[in-house]
Amino acid sequence: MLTHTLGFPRMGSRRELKTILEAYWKGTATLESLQADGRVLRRLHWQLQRRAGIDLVPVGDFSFYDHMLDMIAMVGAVPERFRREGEQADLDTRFFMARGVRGNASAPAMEMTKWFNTNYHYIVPEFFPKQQFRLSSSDLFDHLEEAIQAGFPAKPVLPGPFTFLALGKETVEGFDRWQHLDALVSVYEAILTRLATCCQWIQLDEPILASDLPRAARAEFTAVYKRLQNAANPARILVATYFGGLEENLELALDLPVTGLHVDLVSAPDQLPALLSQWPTSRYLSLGLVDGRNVWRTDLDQAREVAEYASQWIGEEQVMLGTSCSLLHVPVDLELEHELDPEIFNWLAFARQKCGELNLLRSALAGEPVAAPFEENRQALAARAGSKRVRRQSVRHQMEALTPEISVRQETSDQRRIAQSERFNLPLLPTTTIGSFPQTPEIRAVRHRFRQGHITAEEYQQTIKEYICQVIDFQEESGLDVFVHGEFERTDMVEYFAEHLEGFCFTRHGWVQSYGSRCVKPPVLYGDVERPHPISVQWTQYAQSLTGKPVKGMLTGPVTLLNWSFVRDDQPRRETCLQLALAMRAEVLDLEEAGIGIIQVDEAALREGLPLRREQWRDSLSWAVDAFRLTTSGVRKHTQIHTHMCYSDFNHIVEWLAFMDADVISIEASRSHMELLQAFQNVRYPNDIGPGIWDIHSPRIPSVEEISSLLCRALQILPAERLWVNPDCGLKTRTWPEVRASIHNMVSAATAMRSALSPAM
Ligand code: THG
Ligand code: ZN
Repeated sequence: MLTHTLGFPRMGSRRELKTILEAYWKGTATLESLQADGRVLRRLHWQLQRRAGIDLVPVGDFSFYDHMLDMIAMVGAVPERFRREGEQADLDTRFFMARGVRGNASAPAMEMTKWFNTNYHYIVPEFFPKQQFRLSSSDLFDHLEEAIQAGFPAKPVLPGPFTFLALGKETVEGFDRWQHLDALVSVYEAILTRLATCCQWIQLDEPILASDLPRAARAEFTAVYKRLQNAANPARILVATYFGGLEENLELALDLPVTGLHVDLVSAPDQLPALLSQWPTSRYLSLGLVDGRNVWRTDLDQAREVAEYASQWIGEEQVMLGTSCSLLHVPVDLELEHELDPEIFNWLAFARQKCGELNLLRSALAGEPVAAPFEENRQALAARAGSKRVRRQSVRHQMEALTPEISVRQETSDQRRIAQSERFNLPLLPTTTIGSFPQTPEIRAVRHRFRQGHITAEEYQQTIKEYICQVIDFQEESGLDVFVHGEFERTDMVEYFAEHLEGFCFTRHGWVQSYGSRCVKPPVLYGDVERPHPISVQWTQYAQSLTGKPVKGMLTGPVTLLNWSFVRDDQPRRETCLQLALAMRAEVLDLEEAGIGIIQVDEAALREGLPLRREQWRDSLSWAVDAFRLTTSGVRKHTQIHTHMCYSDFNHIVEWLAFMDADVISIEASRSHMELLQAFQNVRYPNDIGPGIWDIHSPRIPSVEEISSLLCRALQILPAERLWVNPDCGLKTRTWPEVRASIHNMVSAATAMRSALSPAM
């Protein structure tokens, strides 16, 4: 029975990849040294997996930026604006594709979006008519050669053609990217033929099979995989699905003319019986039993039972043991966490430990002696289940006392609008920002020194207050209407709030790639959540004391806290989310009590955490929106609730956004040139909207004309009385010169538009 992982984290246990990448981009490391360091990391990760007992190590999961970007390069789908001499899509070209070409506004970076419902971003392939595909990179073959030379049993992994096409976008209106399927498959055939001579298994990732498969794709699936398996012979193709069950694609998957199929039994355990009862003889089934997306130890008894059950049905030789999905989404090595609470440490497994779990399962199924490690696993799980740290009676009581009425604001949005406009007396087209201001190296250094104990709490607070003072002055000078305190005390917003809540703990090295060299360190939510004391009140109150303009209180919403953490798997996500909502509700009420009139509750991750299939959205959205309402419904009518969402794919959820009942919502819109506002008009969205008027993801400074023209477009769709003027997202990743110039232009554009709309004033 073979063990394998679907992919391993590429960043390195100490974020080595980040270090070398950023050195290369800065010009302090050469391309040769970058390549050499990449080789070292790959080898290290193969070695680590082999030593932990993995039979087949993945090759092709490593990337200097993103695996979809590498696939774009491999099939030669480089957009015109990045094409250079020669045909090879080299590393520098790829970095230009991912990051844009400095000083060349006509070559903006390719779009990035979330990889299914994870917090990882991939580069979106661009498709257009007359596009040519040809094999344009030898990286995968080189890496395979490397692995073989070093003696590792290697399994190349790459995104399958259907997932690759489905996740792309057309850059020409009216064009259908599925027209490229045939040409694309030809390149895949060439790739597979070349791989086939030096490996036994080739993994093609088709998570799109666990999602709503486009009709055009469905009809072609079997024929395409017949071509691919022919090209790959005698190597075996393993089609990997994950992040959900096969459901309506079960028959399709069973009929695929390939040797193996991988299924995710962590996210969709119920799909197994149907699969087994129809399993074709001599096909291999890879069981995704070890969670690739979360950090809890596997229940080995239960996993063994499932694997034994599958073996009885289809034969032991036909079963493979794997992680549910790539381990890209978890940190590398728990052993580095010396400072973690030992009790909680004992409940966890990171990528390396998960490899060890697969090995134990294999041993158990082979009849090798595993009594001691299985007993140890059993005890750890029992300790977690029985731990006093997991359950808090006070939280349980609050949860039981919840009623539907508590989540409803007392007044209608029209009543609130009147009360709020009397209180704030804001001009038409009020200007504001999303919350954060630039996080300079000095600010990071101050936080770091405080954490290390090099400066006292008083010194730290004094410094943060100085930054707040400066940013209030800046906003005053800029002529903004609604201020923020700048969030200088926060690293990552999720980490910040989690640090002040009971029920979370934190790792030192638990980094997970977000995009390129950027990482996040998700908190571990292990127990009932409670807020022992106010979190953001003193900073907001201080900022408010410095100005007559309203200062928005800035909070992260329950759904985002949930989606960007490693969440407990011992109760439904819905329940955990409501606990988070109760904690944040207390914070909202304390802000109101402290005199803060405008409170923004960000739900950046509301859309992206939804299940892969639309059919399952209703259920998730209903509790997600419920949690937001529970957080915000306790305030009085003259307190204004804002929310903010990143990304622009709102097409199917605008009704739900309306149901959230925030007085003001700010959204990303500049990159789609306000097109998404149409969706808000179509459902007669009742409250105020701040469509992002400048794209903060790019260092480019928008001109007054550009902002004015976007405002005009917005005004064609929405009444001026409902419109706010703000950037796309927080400004923490921008520099001060960019922010100064951009805000100046934004306020100028808004002021001019205001006069044009009401010349008498
Ligand atoms: N927090 C969390 N997840 C997120 C975001 C977030 N996912 C989506 C989006 N925002 C991702 N964006 C970023 C932007 C910047 C960084 C990470 C994700 C970043 N990280 C630092 C780095 O890698 O250097 C981490 C170190 C630090 O915080 O000092 O810059 O906002 N949870
Ligand atoms: Zn945002």
